[in-house]
Amino acid sequence: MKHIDLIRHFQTAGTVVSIAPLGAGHINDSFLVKTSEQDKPDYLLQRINHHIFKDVELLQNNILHVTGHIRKKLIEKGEQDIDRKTLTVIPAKDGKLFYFDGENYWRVYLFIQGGKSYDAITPALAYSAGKAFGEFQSCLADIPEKIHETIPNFHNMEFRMEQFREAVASDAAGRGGENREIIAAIESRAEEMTKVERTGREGRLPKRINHCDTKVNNVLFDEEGKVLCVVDLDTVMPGYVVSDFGDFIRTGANTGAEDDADLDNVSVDLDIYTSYAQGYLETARSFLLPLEIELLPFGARLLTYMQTVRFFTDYLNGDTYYKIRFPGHNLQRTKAQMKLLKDLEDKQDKLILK
Ligand code: ADP
Ligand code: GN1
Ligand code: MG
Repeated sequence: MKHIDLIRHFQTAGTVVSIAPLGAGHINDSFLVKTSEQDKPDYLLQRINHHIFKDVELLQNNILHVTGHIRKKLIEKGEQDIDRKTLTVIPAKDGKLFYFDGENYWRVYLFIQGGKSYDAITPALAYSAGKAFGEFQSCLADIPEKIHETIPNFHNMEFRMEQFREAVASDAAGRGGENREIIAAIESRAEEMTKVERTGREGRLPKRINHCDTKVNNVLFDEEGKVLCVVDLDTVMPGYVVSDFGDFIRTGANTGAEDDADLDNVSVDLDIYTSYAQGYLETARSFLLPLEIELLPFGARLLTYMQTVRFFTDYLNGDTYYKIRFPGHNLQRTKAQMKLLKDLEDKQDKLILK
């Protein structure tokens, strides 16, 4: 179905003048829908990847609850410009939170005007993003509705290891043989990298409502560098805070690209690391346990390791999960993430937080 025909199924206002692709996420497809009238909003149309988010109704309900709770708190605080400070779900004309066209699931948000996201940032932006993610967790701590796992075991490293080992054993695409070194490098770290799950089982680490995709490009900043809001709420679910801390460092504090072909570009930027941690702890310290704070630096390694494992597992499976731009893309991503992991390991002493 054409995008313009899809938009007609939603409770939007104004006359659509253009629909253009936006962003470069690995999972969903996004389109900016512009309207002609000055006093009518623009919209973000997204195709939901229902192979990955299998229960679209549950997914959209989670997002409605999360955005509704954030909105309520913004109103209580007397904030202005609320439509730019949280996502706003636009329902379909039948009242559902998505539209199914017979093949694909679609949703619409208000488009946040003037919102900019970055793949590379400055320490000042990292500090603001850290505060924003701390506030995000703090705000959702008392959400009354149950927030479900939209992808079961999403950031569970033991589960990711099971998937990895299955992929190695079945070697569906015949790519394991020439990558024995990577397999060994992953296995040699497996015991340490699964310690968060064990600590959680011992009752020493709580689960909180996490964003679970704190990539740097999921933060929208205004023209002056102030955070507007956190976007990409598909994976908001209970998790360990080390995950959210680590995924921002993995993406925001990398001097190279996530999939850099030149491994010399890839390393951890300690200024960004420190600034993000400072911002995050400013808003999160009051509710974190000492053990959670102690484990934050480990979180940076864990999420980089987890992403290495996930990209490589997908490569072994024949590229069935992440969108790729060329053959071997997932292998290139794996190598870039492994390089970042090694750099984080080398600089461990410099990552300790107080
Ligand atoms: P993906 O799952 O593909 O990463 P996102 O929901 O993160 O999709 O959207 C892709 C990009 O679009 C984001 O990085 C952000 O820059 C921009 N974006 C997302 N939602 C909005 C919105 N409501 N208004 C303006 N820009 C948005
Ligand atoms: C995916 O949708 P996007 O690009 O923000 C993925 C994350 C990965 C990330 C790697 C649902 O995020 O978990 O960390 O790619 N999202 C899902 O860049 O798997
Ligand atoms: Mg995103």
